[in-house]
Amino acid sequence: MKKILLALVLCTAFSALQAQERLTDKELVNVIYAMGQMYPDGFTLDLNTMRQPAEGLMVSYKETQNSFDRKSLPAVIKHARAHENLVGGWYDAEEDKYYFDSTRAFPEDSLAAAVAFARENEQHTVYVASKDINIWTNYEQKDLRVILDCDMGSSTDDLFALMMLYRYMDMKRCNLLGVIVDRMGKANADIVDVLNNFYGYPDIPIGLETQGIPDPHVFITYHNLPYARSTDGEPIFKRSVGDNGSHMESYKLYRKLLAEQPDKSVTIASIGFVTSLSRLLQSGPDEYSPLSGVELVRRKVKEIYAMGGVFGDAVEPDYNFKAAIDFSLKFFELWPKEIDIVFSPGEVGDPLDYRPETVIADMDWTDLHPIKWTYQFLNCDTGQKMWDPQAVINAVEGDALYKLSPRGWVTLTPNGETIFKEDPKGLPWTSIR
Ligand SMILES: [Ca+2]
Repeated sequence: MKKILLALVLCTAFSALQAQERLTDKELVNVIYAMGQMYPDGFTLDLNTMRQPAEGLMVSYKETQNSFDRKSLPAVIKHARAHENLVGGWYDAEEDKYYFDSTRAFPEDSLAAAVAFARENEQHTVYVASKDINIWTNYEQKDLRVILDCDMGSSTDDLFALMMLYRYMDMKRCNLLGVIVDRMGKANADIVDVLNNFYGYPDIPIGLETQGIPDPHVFITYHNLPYARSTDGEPIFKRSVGDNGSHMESYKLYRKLLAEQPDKSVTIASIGFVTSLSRLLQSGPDEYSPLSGVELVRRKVKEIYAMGGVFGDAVEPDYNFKAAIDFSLKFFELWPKEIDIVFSPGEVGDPLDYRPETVIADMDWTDLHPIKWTYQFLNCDTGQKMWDPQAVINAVEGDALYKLSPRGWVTLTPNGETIFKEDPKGLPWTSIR
């Protein structure tokens, strides 16, 4: 009986809409209450169109947060009419209570604004309409200072790792000090420039390796992404550094950024070759710091999370370390032993197969997106897995999210194999919980 009544109420609402009539507030109360019953997991209703918006980041206003029943709905509607004409609701089965709110919508690429508004309005969630998911907002915000060191321009997991860092920045869970591109070629640094601009952080400095490995294998050739043009010849993506501009030498940027930070405050997430890290460690005093590279790292770096290593039963070379073996051996030799390296070996990311068709579907909320562009125009089905984001997530979220191995020492062989030996005084490596 209830279902039929509900259908009737909604039916009346939609025929009123088709006749261009505005529902009375009393009719609206019936509709919204009925929707609360029909969509107990949550709904958002646009009072202008009488439809649920297909996209948007939805946050409730604090003023209407104690609206639990039919009687409270007129005040919610009044507030919504005066603001964005959006009403949201859900049913809390445990408490047997409805929650109705006047809601504000943000564009789906405005997570920072949505999260800030949610926290101001004491809301614990942001609802993502296109994905039908909630993002928690009552986490601890912190000043975690991160430098990302990536080999942008080959596998696409570097793109996702960087994207995650912007999102963590939006949520004020970290501060991305700079991005090091350890793979040579200006185009690879220009890709980071595109992403910086796309995600609203055009001033994050970029360092580019100029004396790394000459011609490493490229799995997916998305280096043309920064220069993509529309049919009328206009650049598609915004950049801060133009075609004739240049990026800072990467080990120099490392030295500059580290020198500017408080002692023991910097977390490095290394998801590519250790070319630039190795050159940093071999560097001497300069205009940024009187310290040697090793001393600068010892003074300023708190820890490093590194995507790399193969620690299973089979002894086989690690791709990142082997591809730049001379740099890698130097890195292992010079890295200060008292600063933790948390390895995120291939085994951790191996099960994370983010299929190209799923990536494109997940980005259906926008036509123009650098990662979507890459997946639309290039073959990204190369067997790559989401290895790199693991090291970044571990760096920002902390070790509690993962299961760490006992501490030990890792030795790198000239063939690129990583040999782990347990020792309570050594370094940990990550395995997934
Ligand atoms: Ca990488």
